Amino acid sequence: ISMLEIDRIAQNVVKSHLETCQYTTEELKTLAWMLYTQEEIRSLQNKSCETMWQQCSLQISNAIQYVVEFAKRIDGFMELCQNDQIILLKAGCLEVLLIRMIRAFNPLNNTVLFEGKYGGMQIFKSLGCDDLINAVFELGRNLCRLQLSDEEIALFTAAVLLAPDRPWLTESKKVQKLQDKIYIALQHEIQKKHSSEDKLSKLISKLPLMKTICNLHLDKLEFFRILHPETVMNFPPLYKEVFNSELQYSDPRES
Ligand code: 4D8
Repeated sequence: ISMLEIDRIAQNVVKSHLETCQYTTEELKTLAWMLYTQEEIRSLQNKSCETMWQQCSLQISNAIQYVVEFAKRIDGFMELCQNDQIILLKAGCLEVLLIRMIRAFNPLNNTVLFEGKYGGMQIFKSLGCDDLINAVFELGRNLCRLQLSDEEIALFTAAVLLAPDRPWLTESKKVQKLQDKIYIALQHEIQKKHSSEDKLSKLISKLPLMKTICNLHLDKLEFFRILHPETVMNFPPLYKEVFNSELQYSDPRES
């Protein structure tokens, strides 16, 4: 495998990320000043659990559409069989969102961008998922400490998406080959920036916390579905498709 090929892969993945990441770095810099007021925070906190879940599922579903577009633009992804494309997207898209979150996360005041303004974890209080939200913000703080560039975010999210160990993959060898090249490109990118030698291992060490968060989210959804089945029925179709507990072969790329 040549350095030329690794460079070509890096360029394709970074371009795909920049085209599908929702906000430019400049936009996020301007938005960083937009904080929820005390009053707005109180009104978010006073929303019913159902309303807040609905709002979050809408935001997540909107963000997932961009992740689907990101995946489609990665060289090699569309050459995988349709079955595997769906498995990879369903299994990896929340992890990708959690990594993408650091672009919209301000570690100085522990706030995240939500519906156009920055707010702390208290804005999610009415979800009734304090443990989940705590873990998400902890991950945000941890990942921000690594000061990832957009190039590193692009390659890391691509590697997370192209994980060959997802259950039920039919061509995991093909996925493995793609992921290997992306990790080489990521390691190369990290060296270019003269950043700490073990940045890649630090990144990889965050994967278990990300998996925990994904499982916690699924548990919360299942519990919420028991309490409010009619609310879940009205969640955005893409959100339902991606996080449906039954393994049914619907296609998130079509929603
Ligand atoms: O670019 O789309 O504007 C998180 C949601 C990010 C969940 C979104 C969220 C993002 C997960 C709202 C609730 C990550 C950006 C904004 C909305 C990803 C948590 C925070 C996107 C990056 C930051 C900024 C709660 C956007 C995990 C999930 C819990 C439930 C009970 C549904």
